[in-house]
Amino acid sequence: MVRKLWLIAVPAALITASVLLFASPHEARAGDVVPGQYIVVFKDSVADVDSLESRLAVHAVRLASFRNAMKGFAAQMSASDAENLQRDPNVAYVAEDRLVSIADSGATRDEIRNAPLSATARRDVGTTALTVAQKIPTGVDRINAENKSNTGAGVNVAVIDTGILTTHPDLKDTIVGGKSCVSGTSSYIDQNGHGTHVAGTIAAQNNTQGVVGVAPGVKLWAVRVLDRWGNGTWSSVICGIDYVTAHAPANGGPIKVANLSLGGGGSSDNNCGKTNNDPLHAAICRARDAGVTIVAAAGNSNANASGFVPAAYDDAVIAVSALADSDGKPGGTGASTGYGADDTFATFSNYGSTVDIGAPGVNIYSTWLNNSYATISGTSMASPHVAGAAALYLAMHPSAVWSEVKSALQSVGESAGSGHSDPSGKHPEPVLRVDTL
Ligand SMILES: [Ca+2]
Ligand SMILES: [Ca+2]
Ligand SMILES: [Ca+2]
Repeated sequence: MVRKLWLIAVPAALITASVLLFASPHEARAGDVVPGQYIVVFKDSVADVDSLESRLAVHAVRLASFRNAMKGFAAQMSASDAENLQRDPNVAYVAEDRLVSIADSGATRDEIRNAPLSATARRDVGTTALTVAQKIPTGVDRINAENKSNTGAGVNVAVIDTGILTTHPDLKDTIVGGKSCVSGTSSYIDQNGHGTHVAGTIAAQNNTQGVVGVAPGVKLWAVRVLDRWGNGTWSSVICGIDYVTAHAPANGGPIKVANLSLGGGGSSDNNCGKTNNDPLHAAICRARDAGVTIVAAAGNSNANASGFVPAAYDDAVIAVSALADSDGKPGGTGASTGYGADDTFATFSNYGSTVDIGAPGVNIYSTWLNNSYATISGTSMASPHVAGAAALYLAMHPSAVWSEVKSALQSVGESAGSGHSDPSGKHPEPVLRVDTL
């Protein structure tokens, strides 16, 4: 039987995590602080950033340096050293580092490690040989992205995730660059499957094999911020955002869209983190201001997305909920899914006023490890449909800023009663349709 994954994508074994949450309250989970790990944010007025970092980090183990989405660094240090840095006149603030994951449903890091997405998804759904004739995935069909003359050609999209399998025959010709922000490796090759799946929904090639993505003409950047188990930290994500910002239009680069199918507990001050000293929010706002449209998964906890970042950053990202669709067609006439009736919002999907648009996120078929294909579920799978659609829009409107992209996608979206319904009453957001892009 097919198992669903959430954000994000969670093996069925993790559904018991809410019970374990009470049994073992001290196990780390997405949103939790990483003990002894800090993000030091300099004031924007600092001129010689390298020298300041060297001086301040003298007693620390440096993990990453940030130069584009913020000035600062991440490091391991004692709490007293962190307090001392906070008092330096060149430092804006010091924030504790926090965990993020592809799978935020209350699962602990050990649970994710013990039930890795790749193993579970492959066991449950099997794999198909590359020689199979190309199929249009139901999600691509549902939003009417198939057979469009606009393929997003010329637009560059960053997949900030577990990396991408750069040798996959349905993806290899799309990938133009990347970076690893995972400590201990410079490789951005996916070892999980999640990022490869996200990449395929955006840009799998329109050839004779496998699948086709929403925008098969775009170029992809593999920005690896999550490890083989799908775990990362705010500092690894900021490292990825920093890289994307360095390659953003304002800095002479080509990256105009970034997908973030990840997250963890948090909140938004709707002020780019200036009020609540949130370095992740600050970095994402800088990427936004550098010309990047950022799309984020709403999360898979059937909760208000206001408690889940980056989806909660209403001033900086397009947050995406998941639609359950079984037949690639509007109208609700398909079979029911394990997460709700055809053309209703997935029962795991987060919701709320920060959510901007819905997209298919149940039983999504896309590229996987070992040059194969897999079917998984989550708002992680919904978000790349919207990232691909943003690329389609930007191919036709190259000077549009992120808020214009968001408004355009919303205005051509499908309203309730016009192809889907919302018996839950929690999802007033339109559903993605790209017919006219
Ligand atoms: Ca293909
Ligand atoms: Ca349907
Ligand atoms: Ca929003």
